[in-house]
Amino acid sequence: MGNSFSNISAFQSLHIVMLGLDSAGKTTVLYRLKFNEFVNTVPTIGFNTEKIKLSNGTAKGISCHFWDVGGQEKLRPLWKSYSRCTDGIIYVVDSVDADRLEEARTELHKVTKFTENLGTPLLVIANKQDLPRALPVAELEKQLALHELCPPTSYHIQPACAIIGEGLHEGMDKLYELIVKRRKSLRQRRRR
Ligand code: G3D
Ligand code: MG
Repeated sequence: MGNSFSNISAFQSLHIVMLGLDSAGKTTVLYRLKFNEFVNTVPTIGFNTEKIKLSNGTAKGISCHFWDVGGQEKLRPLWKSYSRCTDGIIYVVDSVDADRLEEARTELHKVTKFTENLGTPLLVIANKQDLPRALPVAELEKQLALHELCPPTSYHIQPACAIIGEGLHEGMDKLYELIVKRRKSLRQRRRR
């Protein structure tokens, strides 16, 4: 690839962890990216993992190893070990579930504060935007207090509908961009 994203070779695999409260749509996102079609899900007990070669946008051809970790309260202690030293974190939010936004915010801020995750690029997927009562991204960004995330976390919030796949490739492109930027700045810091 001869563009500005050429630092990550097509042979490398990015390690991405997908987190979020139960029923936010994580597993639907995973299988939508993998098979490019809707797959009916059952609640995840433990985790799902898939190697996926991205097929669209600027990140086309990049291989990603995704870990989709169950979001039920009893499974959340696992998040720490699954998110350790990943290239990127995807946090899926149900844009309609206003009652659990505070819980989603608390869990997200907890994850970005783990020492091993400091500075790991974050993609927040504002999922279920097809539903009539979905909150707009600006409101979700505010309620999740994304601007207060542990610096230097770089993030992007992406409106999406995992059922039809809308917004997912745009979101992955942004996450990929943030990962490349971070790698560049870490490399420059090491050279100094
Ligand atoms: P999880 O892995 O985060 O726990 P799932 O969530 O992927 O299992 O999805 C939970 C439910 O949300 C599923 O419905 C799924 O079809 C639905 N869902 C996922 N993404 C979207 C979306 O973008 N829009 C809408 N309307 N629904 C979505 P069920 O009925 O199986 O519980
Ligand atoms: Mg699941």
